[in-house]
Amino acid sequence: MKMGSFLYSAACLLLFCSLSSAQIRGDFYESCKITDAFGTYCPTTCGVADYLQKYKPEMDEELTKLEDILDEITNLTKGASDKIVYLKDSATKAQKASTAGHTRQSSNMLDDILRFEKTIIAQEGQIYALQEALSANEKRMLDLKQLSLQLEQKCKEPCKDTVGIQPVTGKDCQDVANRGGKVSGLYYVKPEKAEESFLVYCEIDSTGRGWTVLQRRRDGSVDFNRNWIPYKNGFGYLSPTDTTEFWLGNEKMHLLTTQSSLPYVLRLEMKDWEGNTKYADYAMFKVGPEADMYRMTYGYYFGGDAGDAFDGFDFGDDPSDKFYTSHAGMQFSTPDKDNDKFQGNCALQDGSGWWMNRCHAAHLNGKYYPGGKYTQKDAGEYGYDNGIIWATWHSRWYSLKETTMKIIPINRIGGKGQEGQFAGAKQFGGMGDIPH
Ligand SMILES: [Ca+2]
Repeated sequence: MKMGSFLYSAACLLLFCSLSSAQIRGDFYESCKITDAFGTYCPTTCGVADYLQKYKPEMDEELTKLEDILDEITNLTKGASDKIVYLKDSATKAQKASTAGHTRQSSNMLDDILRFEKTIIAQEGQIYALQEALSANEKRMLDLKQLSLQLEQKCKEPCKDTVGIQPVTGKDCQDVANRGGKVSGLYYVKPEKAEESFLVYCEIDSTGRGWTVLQRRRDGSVDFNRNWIPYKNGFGYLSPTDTTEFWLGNEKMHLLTTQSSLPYVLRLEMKDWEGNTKYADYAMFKVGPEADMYRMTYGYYFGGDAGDAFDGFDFGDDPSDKFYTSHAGMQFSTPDKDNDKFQGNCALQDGSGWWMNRCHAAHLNGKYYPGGKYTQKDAGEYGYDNGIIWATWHSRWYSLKETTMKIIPINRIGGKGQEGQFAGAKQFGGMGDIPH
Protein backbone atom coordinates (compact mmCIF):
# COMPACT_ATOMS: atom_id res chain seq x y z
CA MET A 1 0.00 0.00 0.00
CA LYS A 2 1.15 3.50 -0.77
CA MET A 3 0.60 4.79 2.70
CA GLY A 4 3.68 3.16 4.08
CA SER A 5 5.92 5.04 1.76
CA PHE A 6 4.04 8.22 2.33
CA LEU A 7 4.37 7.95 6.09
CA TYR A 8 8.02 7.32 5.55
CA SER A 9 8.51 10.37 3.37
CA ALA A 10 6.54 12.49 5.79
CA ALA A 11 8.75 11.26 8.60
CA CYS A 12 11.79 12.08 6.51
CA LEU A 13 10.42 15.53 5.92
CA LEU A 14 10.12 15.97 9.67
CA LEU A 15 13.65 14.79 10.12
CA PHE A 16 14.82 17.17 7.44
CA CYS A 17 13.20 20.06 9.23
CA SER A 18 14.77 19.22 12.56
CA LEU A 19 18.19 18.55 11.14
CA SER A 20 18.37 21.39 8.72
CA SER A 21 18.55 24.00 11.42
CA ALA A 22 22.01 22.73 12.24
CA GLN A 23 23.25 22.67 8.70
CA ILE A 24 23.96 24.99 5.87
CA ARG A 25 22.03 24.46 2.73
CA GLY A 26 24.27 24.36 -0.26
CA ASP A 27 21.75 23.97 -3.04
CA PHE A 28 20.15 26.61 -5.14
CA TYR A 29 16.41 26.97 -5.12
CA GLU A 30 14.46 28.02 -8.12
CA SER A 31 12.23 30.42 -6.26
CA CYS A 32 14.94 31.75 -3.97
CA LYS A 33 17.67 34.02 -5.11
CA ILE A 34 20.68 33.05 -3.09
CA THR A 35 23.81 34.63 -4.41
CA ASP A 36 26.12 32.64 -2.21
CA ALA A 37 24.70 29.34 -1.10
CA PHE A 38 27.33 28.59 1.48
CA GLY A 39 27.11 32.04 2.91
CA THR A 40 23.39 31.62 3.43
CA TYR A 41 22.80 30.87 7.00
CA CYS A 42 19.98 28.61 8.11
CA PRO A 43 17.57 27.35 5.48
CA THR A 44 14.20 28.19 7.03
CA THR A 45 13.12 31.19 5.03
CA CYS A 46 13.84 29.80 1.62
CA GLY A 47 14.91 26.20 1.84
CA VAL A 48 12.25 24.76 4.09
CA ALA A 49 9.45 26.73 2.46
CA ASP A 50 10.50 25.50 -0.94
CA TYR A 51 10.84 21.97 0.31
CA LEU A 52 7.33 22.06 1.75
CA GLN A 53 5.93 23.65 -1.38
CA LYS A 54 7.38 20.78 -3.30
CA TYR A 55 5.81 18.10 -1.11
CA LYS A 56 2.48 19.67 -0.24
CA PRO A 57 0.61 18.81 -3.47
CA GLU A 58 1.70 15.19 -3.19
CA MET A 59 0.58 15.04 0.42
CA ASP A 60 -2.82 16.60 -0.37
CA GLU A 61 -3.28 14.12 -3.17
CA GLU A 62 -2.50 11.19 -0.86
CA LEU A 63 -4.97 12.46 1.73
CA THR A 64 -7.70 12.86 -0.89
CA LYS A 65 -7.07 9.33 -2.14
CA LEU A 66 -7.27 8.00 1.39
CA GLU A 67 -10.56 9.81 1.99
CA ASP A 68 -11.97 8.27 -1.18
CA ILE A 69 -10.99 4.82 0.04
CA LEU A 70 -12.65 5.48 3.37
CA ASP A 71 -15.87 6.61 1.66
CA GLU A 72 -15.87 3.44 -0.38
CA ILE A 73 -15.44 1.31 2.71
CA THR A 74 -18.25 3.15 4.47
CA ASN A 75 -20.56 2.48 1.51
CA LEU A 76 -19.63 -1.18 1.50
CA THR A 77 -20.31 -1.43 5.21
CA LYS A 78 -23.71 0.16 4.75
CA GLY A 79 -24.57 -2.28 1.97
CA ALA A 80 -23.63 -5.20 4.16
CA SER A 81 -25.77 -3.91 7.03
CA ASP A 82 -28.80 -3.59 4.73
CA LYS A 83 -28.25 -7.12 3.59
CA ILE A 84 -28.16 -8.40 7.16
CA VAL A 85 -31.42 -6.66 8.01
CA TYR A 86 -32.97 -8.24 4.95
CA LEU A 87 -31.58 -11.68 5.78
CA LYS A 88 -32.72 -11.45 9.38
CA ASP A 89 -36.23 -10.54 8.20
CA SER A 90 -36.25 -13.52 5.89
CA ALA A 91 -35.09 -15.76 8.67
CA THR A 92 -37.82 -14.56 11.01
CA LYS A 93 -40.42 -15.03 8.29
CA ALA A 94 -39.15 -18.49 7.66
CA GLN A 95 -39.25 -19.31 11.33
CA LYS A 96 -42.78 -18.00 11.61
CA ALA A 97 -43.74 -20.01 8.58
CA SER A 98 -42.31 -23.16 10.07
CA THR A 99 -44.06 -22.70 13.42
CA ALA A 100 -47.35 -22.10 11.64
CA GLY A 101 -47.72 -25.82 11.15
CA HIS A 102 -46.82 -26.29 7.53
CA THR A 103 -45.27 -29.63 8.28
CA ARG A 104 -44.73 -30.50 4.66
CA GLN A 105 -42.51 -27.53 4.14
CA SER A 106 -40.98 -27.51 7.57
CA SER A 107 -37.91 -29.54 6.71
CA ASN A 108 -37.21 -27.34 3.65
CA MET A 109 -37.76 -24.30 5.78
CA LEU A 110 -35.35 -25.59 8.39
CA ASP A 111 -32.71 -26.08 5.72
CA ASP A 112 -33.34 -22.55 4.49
CA ILE A 113 -33.03 -21.18 7.96
CA LEU A 114 -29.75 -23.01 8.51
CA ARG A 115 -28.49 -21.65 5.21
CA PHE A 116 -29.58 -18.15 6.11
CA GLU A 117 -27.91 -18.38 9.46
CA LYS A 118 -24.68 -19.48 7.86
CA THR A 119 -24.90 -16.57 5.43
CA ILE A 120 -25.57 -14.21 8.27
CA ILE A 121 -22.54 -15.45 10.18
CA ALA A 122 -20.38 -15.08 7.07
CA GLN A 123 -21.74 -11.58 6.43
CA GLU A 124 -21.12 -10.62 10.03
CA GLY A 125 -17.54 -11.81 9.69
CA GLN A 126 -17.12 -9.63 6.62
CA ILE A 127 -18.65 -6.66 8.37
CA TYR A 128 -16.33 -7.16 11.28
CA ALA A 129 -13.28 -7.27 8.98
CA LEU A 130 -14.47 -4.17 7.16
CA GLN A 131 -15.00 -2.35 10.41
CA GLU A 132 -11.49 -3.33 11.47
CA ALA A 133 -10.09 -1.96 8.23
CA LEU A 134 -12.15 1.16 8.63
CA SER A 135 -10.90 1.90 12.11
CA ALA A 136 -7.31 1.08 11.11
CA ASN A 137 -7.59 3.51 8.24
CA GLU A 138 -9.16 6.10 10.47
CA LYS A 139 -6.26 5.70 12.86
CA ARG A 140 -3.85 6.12 10.01
CA MET A 141 -5.64 9.22 8.82
CA LEU A 142 -5.44 10.61 12.31
CA ASP A 143 -1.73 9.82 12.57
CA LEU A 144 -1.14 11.47 9.22
CA LYS A 145 -3.08 14.56 10.10
CA GLN A 146 -1.18 14.72 13.36
CA LEU A 147 2.09 14.39 11.49
CA SER A 148 1.11 17.02 8.98
CA LEU A 149 0.16 19.37 11.81
CA GLN A 150 3.45 18.79 13.57
CA LEU A 151 5.23 19.37 10.32
CA GLU A 152 3.41 22.60 9.67
CA GLN A 153 4.11 23.77 13.20
CA LYS A 154 7.77 22.83 12.96
CA CYS A 155 8.25 24.69 9.71
CA LYS A 156 6.49 27.78 11.01
CA GLU A 157 8.96 28.12 13.84
CA PRO A 158 11.57 30.73 13.19
CA CYS A 159 14.92 29.21 12.45
CA LYS A 160 17.15 29.19 15.46
CA ASP A 161 20.76 30.12 15.08
CA THR A 162 22.14 26.79 16.12
CA VAL A 163 25.07 26.92 13.73
CA GLY A 164 28.07 28.38 15.42
CA ILE A 165 30.00 30.48 12.97
CA GLN A 166 33.28 31.62 14.43
CA PRO A 167 33.92 35.36 14.48
CA VAL A 168 37.49 35.26 13.20
CA THR A 169 37.98 35.69 9.47
CA GLY A 170 40.93 35.55 7.11
CA LYS A 171 41.89 34.78 3.55
CA ASP A 172 42.02 31.05 4.24
CA CYS A 173 41.90 28.79 7.30
CA GLN A 174 45.63 29.13 8.02
CA ASP A 175 45.14 32.89 8.10
CA VAL A 176 42.16 32.34 10.40
CA ALA A 177 44.32 30.21 12.71
CA ASN A 178 47.08 32.84 12.63
CA ARG A 179 44.57 35.48 13.66
CA GLY A 180 43.43 33.55 16.70
CA GLY A 181 41.03 30.90 15.40
CA LYS A 182 41.64 28.06 17.84
CA VAL A 183 38.93 25.50 17.16
CA SER A 184 37.79 23.60 14.11
CA GLY A 185 34.48 24.84 12.75
CA LEU A 186 32.79 27.16 10.29
CA TYR A 187 34.51 30.42 9.40
CA TYR A 188 34.06 33.07 6.75
CA VAL A 189 37.08 33.51 4.53
CA LYS A 190 37.79 36.02 1.80
CA PRO A 191 40.62 35.14 -0.56
CA GLU A 192 42.44 38.11 -2.02
CA LYS A 193 40.61 38.26 -5.33
CA ALA A 194 37.23 37.20 -3.96
CA GLU A 195 34.43 39.74 -4.21
CA GLU A 196 32.59 38.30 -1.24
CA SER A 197 33.57 36.23 1.73
CA PHE A 198 32.20 32.71 1.90
CA LEU A 199 31.79 30.02 4.49
CA VAL A 200 34.26 27.16 4.84
CA TYR A 201 34.98 24.42 7.30
CA CYS A 202 38.38 24.99 8.93
CA GLU A 203 40.21 22.12 10.52
CA ILE A 204 42.45 23.74 13.12
CA ASP A 205 44.77 21.61 15.22
CA SER A 206 46.46 22.26 18.54
CA THR A 207 49.68 23.37 16.86
CA GLY A 208 47.88 26.18 15.09
CA ARG A 209 47.67 24.67 11.65
CA GLY A 210 44.56 25.62 9.72
CA TRP A 211 43.35 23.40 6.90
CA THR A 212 40.71 24.69 4.51
CA VAL A 213 38.47 21.76 3.62
CA LEU A 214 37.44 21.49 -0.05
CA GLN A 215 35.58 18.20 -0.18
CA ARG A 216 34.07 15.74 2.24
CA ARG A 217 32.53 12.30 1.69
CA ARG A 218 31.14 10.62 4.76
CA ASP A 219 28.11 8.42 4.26
CA GLY A 220 26.74 8.86 0.78
CA SER A 221 24.06 11.29 1.94
CA VAL A 222 24.86 13.82 -0.78
CA ASP A 223 24.57 13.02 -4.49
CA PHE A 224 27.80 13.91 -6.31
CA ASN A 225 26.31 13.26 -9.75
CA ARG A 226 25.89 16.96 -10.59
CA ASN A 227 26.41 19.31 -13.48
CA TRP A 228 28.79 22.18 -14.12
CA ILE A 229 26.98 24.93 -12.21
CA PRO A 230 26.61 23.02 -8.92
CA TYR A 231 30.25 21.93 -9.14
CA LYS A 232 31.20 25.53 -9.83
CA ASN A 233 29.23 26.97 -6.91
CA GLY A 234 29.49 24.09 -4.50
CA PHE A 235 26.83 21.76 -3.11
CA GLY A 236 26.04 19.64 -0.09
CA TYR A 237 26.18 20.85 3.48
CA LEU A 238 28.78 22.49 5.64
CA SER A 239 28.37 21.66 9.30
CA PRO A 240 30.19 23.04 12.34
CA THR A 241 30.74 19.47 13.54
CA ASP A 242 32.23 18.22 10.25
CA THR A 243 29.57 15.55 9.93
CA THR A 244 28.18 16.34 6.49
CA GLU A 245 29.19 15.89 2.87
CA PHE A 246 29.97 18.68 0.44
CA TRP A 247 31.91 20.00 -2.52
CA LEU A 248 33.07 23.52 -1.69
CA GLY A 249 32.94 24.62 -5.32
CA ASN A 250 35.43 25.05 -8.15
CA GLU A 251 35.23 28.83 -8.16
CA LYS A 252 36.06 29.01 -4.44
CA MET A 253 38.85 26.48 -4.89
CA HIS A 254 40.24 28.63 -7.70
CA LEU A 255 40.12 31.79 -5.56
CA LEU A 256 41.70 30.04 -2.59
CA THR A 257 44.52 28.26 -4.37
CA THR A 258 45.64 31.12 -6.62
CA GLN A 259 45.56 34.00 -4.19
CA SER A 260 49.17 34.25 -3.15
CA SER A 261 52.65 33.36 -4.27
CA LEU A 262 52.85 30.98 -1.34
CA PRO A 263 51.83 27.62 -2.73
CA TYR A 264 49.38 25.25 -1.15
CA VAL A 265 49.60 21.58 -0.41
CA LEU A 266 46.53 19.52 -1.19
CA ARG A 267 46.02 16.64 1.20
CA LEU A 268 43.65 13.81 0.31
CA GLU A 269 42.63 11.73 3.29
CA MET A 270 40.83 8.47 2.76
CA LYS A 271 39.26 5.78 4.90
CA ASP A 272 38.26 2.33 3.70
CA TRP A 273 35.50 0.06 4.99
CA GLU A 274 37.93 -1.84 7.18
CA GLY A 275 38.72 1.35 9.08
CA ASN A 276 42.20 1.95 7.61
CA THR A 277 43.17 5.51 6.79
CA LYS A 278 45.71 6.71 4.25
CA TYR A 279 46.61 10.01 2.70
CA ALA A 280 48.36 11.61 -0.24
CA ASP A 281 49.84 15.12 -0.45
CA TYR A 282 50.41 17.23 -3.56
CA ALA A 283 52.56 20.35 -3.49
CA MET A 284 51.73 23.56 -5.35
CA PHE A 285 48.13 22.53 -5.90
CA LYS A 286 46.11 24.97 -7.97
CA VAL A 287 42.69 25.12 -9.59
CA GLY A 288 42.66 27.36 -12.67
CA PRO A 289 39.94 29.84 -13.66
CA GLU A 290 36.62 28.86 -15.21
CA ALA A 291 37.86 30.14 -18.58
CA ASP A 292 40.36 27.26 -18.42
CA MET A 293 37.70 24.84 -17.17
CA TYR A 294 39.08 24.83 -13.62
CA ARG A 295 42.19 22.98 -14.70
CA MET A 296 43.98 21.21 -11.85
CA THR A 297 47.75 21.54 -11.60
CA TYR A 298 50.29 20.61 -9.00
CA GLY A 299 54.06 20.57 -8.72
CA TYR A 300 54.78 17.10 -7.41
CA TYR A 301 53.63 14.30 -5.16
CA PHE A 302 54.62 15.53 -1.74
CA GLY A 303 54.20 12.27 0.15
CA GLY A 304 51.71 10.03 1.87
CA ASP A 305 50.99 6.35 2.28
CA ALA A 306 48.12 6.07 -0.21
CA GLY A 307 50.35 6.27 -3.27
CA ASP A 308 50.37 8.72 -6.16
CA ALA A 309 47.11 7.98 -7.99
CA PHE A 310 46.99 11.49 -9.50
CA ASP A 311 49.92 10.35 -11.63
CA GLY A 312 47.82 7.58 -13.17
CA PHE A 313 47.85 3.85 -12.66
CA ASP A 314 48.91 0.91 -14.75
CA PHE A 315 45.79 -1.25 -14.60
CA GLY A 316 47.43 -3.88 -16.80
CA ASP A 317 44.87 -3.52 -19.60
CA ASP A 318 47.03 -1.43 -21.90
CA PRO A 319 50.54 0.09 -21.75
CA SER A 320 49.03 3.56 -22.05
CA ASP A 321 46.80 3.10 -18.97
CA LYS A 322 49.01 5.13 -16.68
CA PHE A 323 49.34 8.02 -19.11
CA TYR A 324 45.62 8.17 -19.80
CA THR A 325 44.55 7.93 -16.17
CA SER A 326 46.79 10.65 -14.76
CA HIS A 327 45.11 13.79 -13.50
CA ALA A 328 47.90 16.34 -13.53
CA GLY A 329 46.92 19.28 -15.68
CA MET A 330 43.43 18.00 -16.50
CA GLN A 331 40.47 20.29 -16.95
CA PHE A 332 37.33 19.71 -14.91
CA SER A 333 34.50 17.75 -16.52
CA THR A 334 30.89 17.28 -15.51
CA PRO A 335 28.13 15.22 -17.16
CA ASP A 336 27.01 18.33 -19.06
CA LYS A 337 30.52 19.59 -19.87
CA ASP A 338 32.97 17.17 -21.42
CA ASN A 339 36.55 18.43 -21.14
CA ASP A 340 38.19 15.01 -20.95
CA LYS A 341 40.63 13.18 -23.26
CA PHE A 342 38.21 10.38 -24.05
CA GLN A 343 36.08 10.10 -27.17
CA GLY A 344 33.11 9.45 -24.87
CA ASN A 345 32.11 11.47 -21.84
CA CYS A 346 33.80 10.19 -18.66
CA ALA A 347 31.85 12.41 -16.28
CA LEU A 348 28.53 11.38 -17.78
CA GLN A 349 29.40 7.69 -17.80
CA ASP A 350 30.77 7.76 -14.25
CA GLY A 351 28.17 10.17 -12.85
CA SER A 352 30.46 12.73 -11.26
CA GLY A 353 32.43 15.91 -11.71
CA TRP A 354 36.20 15.48 -11.73
CA TRP A 355 39.47 16.29 -13.47
CA MET A 356 38.85 13.50 -15.96
CA ASN A 357 41.46 12.20 -18.37
CA ARG A 358 40.47 8.94 -20.10
CA CYS A 359 39.20 8.54 -17.44
CA HIS A 360 40.78 8.17 -13.98
CA ALA A 361 42.97 6.43 -11.43
CA ALA A 362 41.73 8.74 -8.68
CA HIS A 363 38.02 9.53 -8.47
CA LEU A 364 36.95 10.93 -5.12
CA ASN A 365 33.64 12.35 -6.35
CA GLY A 366 32.46 8.92 -7.50
CA LYS A 367 29.34 7.04 -6.60
CA TYR A 368 28.99 5.96 -2.99
CA TYR A 369 28.94 2.18 -2.57
CA PRO A 370 28.21 1.09 1.03
CA GLY A 371 30.52 -1.79 1.90
CA GLY A 372 33.12 -0.84 -0.69
CA LYS A 373 33.15 -3.69 -3.16
CA TYR A 374 31.08 -3.30 -6.31
CA THR A 375 30.94 -4.82 -9.76
CA GLN A 376 30.49 -3.83 -13.39
CA LYS A 377 26.84 -4.76 -12.98
CA ASP A 378 26.43 -2.45 -9.97
CA ALA A 379 27.94 0.38 -12.00
CA GLY A 380 24.77 0.58 -14.06
CA GLU A 381 24.16 1.53 -17.67
CA TYR A 382 27.78 2.07 -18.71
CA GLY A 383 29.40 -0.50 -16.43
CA TYR A 384 32.63 1.45 -15.88
CA ASP A 385 34.36 1.74 -12.53
CA ASN A 386 32.54 4.73 -11.07
CA GLY A 387 33.09 4.39 -7.30
CA ILE A 388 35.20 6.50 -4.95
CA ILE A 389 38.55 5.32 -6.21
CA TRP A 390 42.20 5.69 -5.30
CA ALA A 391 43.77 3.05 -7.53
CA THR A 392 47.22 3.03 -5.91
CA TRP A 393 45.60 1.89 -2.66
CA HIS A 394 42.48 -0.17 -3.46
CA SER A 395 41.29 -1.73 -6.72
CA ARG A 396 39.08 0.38 -8.96
CA TRP A 397 36.22 -1.97 -8.00
CA TYR A 398 36.50 -0.87 -4.37
CA SER A 399 34.77 2.34 -3.35
CA LEU A 400 36.18 4.16 -0.34
CA LYS A 401 34.11 4.97 2.73
CA GLU A 402 35.27 8.46 3.60
CA THR A 403 37.37 11.11 1.91
CA THR A 404 38.57 14.60 2.67
CA MET A 405 40.29 17.08 0.38
CA LYS A 406 41.90 20.00 2.17
CA ILE A 407 44.61 22.57 1.61
CA ILE A 408 47.22 24.34 3.70
CA PRO A 409 50.03 26.76 2.80
CA ILE A 410 53.14 24.69 2.14
CA ASN A 411 55.17 26.28 4.94
CA ARG A 412 52.75 24.93 7.54
CA ILE A 413 52.57 21.31 6.57
CA GLY A 414 55.75 20.06 8.20
CA GLY A 415 57.37 20.83 11.50
CA LYS A 416 56.31 19.68 14.90
CA GLY A 417 52.88 18.32 15.56
CA GLN A 418 52.41 16.12 12.52
CA GLU A 419 49.27 14.18 13.41
CA GLY A 420 49.91 10.74 14.82
CA GLN A 421 47.45 9.10 12.49
CA PHE A 422 49.36 10.36 9.49
CA ALA A 423 52.77 9.47 10.78
CA GLY A 424 53.41 7.95 7.36
CA ALA A 425 54.77 11.31 6.23
CA LYS A 426 58.01 10.40 7.94
CA GLN A 427 58.61 7.80 5.26
CA PHE A 428 59.41 10.56 2.88
CA GLY A 429 62.66 11.48 4.51
CA GLY A 430 61.43 14.68 6.01
CA MET A 431 60.28 16.09 2.69
CA GLY A 432 57.45 17.55 4.66
CA ASP A 433 59.73 19.35 7.06
CA ILE A 434 59.93 22.60 5.25
CA PRO A 435 61.04 25.36 7.63
CA HIS A 436 58.58 28.07 8.37
CA1 LIG B 1 35.25 13.36 -24.23
